[in-house]
Amino acid sequence: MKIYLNGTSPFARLVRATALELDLKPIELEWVDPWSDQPGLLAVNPLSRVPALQEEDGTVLTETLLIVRHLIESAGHDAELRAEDMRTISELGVAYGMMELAFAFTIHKKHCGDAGTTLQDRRRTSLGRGLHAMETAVAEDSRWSLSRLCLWITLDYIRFRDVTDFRADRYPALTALFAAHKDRFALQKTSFA
Ligand SMILES: N[C@@H](CCC(=O)N[C@@H](CS)C(=O)NCC(=O)O)C(=O)O
Repeated sequence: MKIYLNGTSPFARLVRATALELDLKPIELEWVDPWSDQPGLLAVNPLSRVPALQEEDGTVLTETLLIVRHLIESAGHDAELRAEDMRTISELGVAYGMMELAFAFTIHKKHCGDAGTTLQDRRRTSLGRGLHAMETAVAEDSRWSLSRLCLWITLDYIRFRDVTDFRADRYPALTALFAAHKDRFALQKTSFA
């Protein structure tokens, strides 16, 4: 198996971290720049996006959550990820949506600077609501799961790209979750670069 990825994609990090959490046999890493339409990436994904996963038989999967689902199915177990749990699946939708918002905010800022404030403000407001919802959920139950893995990477991406103010006094449960898992092998090994 081979993953096409780059070092700053939160989506690719979620795929790679999931594989590590599942203790899958090492997956070949193909580092690419999705923004420059490289022929090698275009050959597997006409949309020139990462992550893309290529199986031994040549089959290619794209879209993070589809790849993650496939990895969990092929592992035959989900370790601590609780991927079958409805609460995890429900929360994963919000955590993944927050990842999309943080990424869209970053790319918009990179390409359009300060233009489009209405859209950017809306993204930040939605992200803030997501953070509050996750703060409540984590305060109720702080167990690790696939949604928490996605949430952790999103929080780290928000920090990495300075997307929005993430104050410890405002989000104590999220801050505690972030600190509790920062040394996790799957997260250490995949840090943004
Ligand atoms: N919905 C996709 C998002 C993937 C995505 O947007 N990847 C970015 C990197 S973080 C990318 O490759 N962008 C290049 C482009 O859009 O041209 C997923 O879940 O995998």
